Amino acid sequence: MQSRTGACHRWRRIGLALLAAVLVAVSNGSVPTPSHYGLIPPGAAEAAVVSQAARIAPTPTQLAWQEREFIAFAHFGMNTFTDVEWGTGREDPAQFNPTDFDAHQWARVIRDAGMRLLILTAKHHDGFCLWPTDTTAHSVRSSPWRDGRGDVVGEVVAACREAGLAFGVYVSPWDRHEPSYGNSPRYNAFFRAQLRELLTRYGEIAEVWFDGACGEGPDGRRQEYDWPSYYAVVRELQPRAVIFGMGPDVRWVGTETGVGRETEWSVIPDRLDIDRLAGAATHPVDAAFIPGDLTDADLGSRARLRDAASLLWYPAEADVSIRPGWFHHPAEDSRVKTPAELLDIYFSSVGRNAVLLVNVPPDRRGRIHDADIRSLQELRRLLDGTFRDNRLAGAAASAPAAPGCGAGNVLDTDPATYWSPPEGTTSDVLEFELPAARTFDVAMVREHIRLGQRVESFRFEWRDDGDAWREFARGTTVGYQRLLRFPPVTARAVRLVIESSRTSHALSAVGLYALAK
Ligand code: FUL
Repeated sequence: MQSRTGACHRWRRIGLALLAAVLVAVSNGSVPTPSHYGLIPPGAAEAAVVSQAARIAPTPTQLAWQEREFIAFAHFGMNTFTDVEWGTGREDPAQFNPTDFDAHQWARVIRDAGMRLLILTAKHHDGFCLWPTDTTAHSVRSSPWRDGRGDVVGEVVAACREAGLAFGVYVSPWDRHEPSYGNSPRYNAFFRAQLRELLTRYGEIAEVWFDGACGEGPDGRRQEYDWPSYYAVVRELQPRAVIFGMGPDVRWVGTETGVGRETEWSVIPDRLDIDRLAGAATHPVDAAFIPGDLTDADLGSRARLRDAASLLWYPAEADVSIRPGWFHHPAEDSRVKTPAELLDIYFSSVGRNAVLLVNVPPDRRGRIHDADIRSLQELRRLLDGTFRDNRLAGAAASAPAAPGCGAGNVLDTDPATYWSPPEGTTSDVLEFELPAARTFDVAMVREHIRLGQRVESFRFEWRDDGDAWREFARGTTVGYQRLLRFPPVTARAVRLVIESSRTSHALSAVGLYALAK
């Protein structure tokens, strides 16, 4: 529902109905496409392309994924016991034998850290399966753990459900054990069968993580992955899961440092093969998607859009391990990232329009080590202490360009309400009169991305009674969330200047905070 009074755009709750209605026309102008992608008519003027890009929006599944903000990886498997990062596939299943396995401990640690989803390495490149698969004997079924009757995936899923965490699977297409690997059709069928087991036996799966690593099979032939057929299994069995990495829903940010780009667009050009798009009846994006890593510094600026043929909502996930390696190695117990390092990573990912995926690898006992727990607990304390108290609470918000409208929507705690200036306005000022002078050194801005990502540059300014405005922070893109840190400022009045936007921006939240000590 939205209300609009004269020139005053005071948006309220926007249901998914509106999302569905925000459609973009395909090049022949007749068939509307879902709003999370679009085709650009050949010869379209730059302004038209920019305006179209501003209206590409996430699917409900992508939105739910983005709202999780901070999620966890658990690299656990054969490598935990052999003390390597990449197994060869020739390991003896007898080596997998955790001494004190406790998935409930993992789930509690992850939940208490404020992470909302746990992705488990159900199969890493060595091919050893953490669930009792019927596709190969190379699994927990052949290990002494729980007398061959154990199921790591099952226990982790149950613990996640109890802790209120969503669950996801990492399942490596590269398989250094499986003899059919390299015989492309046979291995593709084998891999789909593994997916089918994982996606039918364990209830709801929120994310399927596809790494692109690819090698040669035992006979030296290179495996050709049949990605669209893998996507089809996911869509059939888990329609609410996002497919990460080599899939079309969530993009790898491009580093394994947990750091996103200063300018991070979620609308990315040219990931679709237009010929395949036209021929696909269902899931056209899956059929047309061009898998591949995107590591350029600039993925979505106006310069990148200029000659684009297609647009896709394709947001970034930033992965990083809490330790130097992805798997637990006892020698790295003293090299766990500090809370301050994790906080920097948080600001550079969750604070830059990405979801942060932190790997917390359980050890040979099958438990998370105390060193990792201590860092995560302290990170949580810092985040809670920082974001508990919005220094803009109680401020009077106004937008001089459209007085009396809904500028205050950015201060309520309802993500469904937002402030948007009159249609077509690409710059704007929001002023905040604080009830008293307050001190802060962190700023937060969020766009209502259900409508798309629009802001290209903004700055914050402060002043004392009647003084000139002085800048204290600036940024480029916002997207789901932008966080900025700066030297402490004490002020009674603050303003947010949207310097440039692809079309009228829609801001859902603005906050000022003081970093917890
Ligand atoms: C990579 C893998 O090769 C690493 O071992 C790790 O699993 C990482 C998250 O993805 O590509």
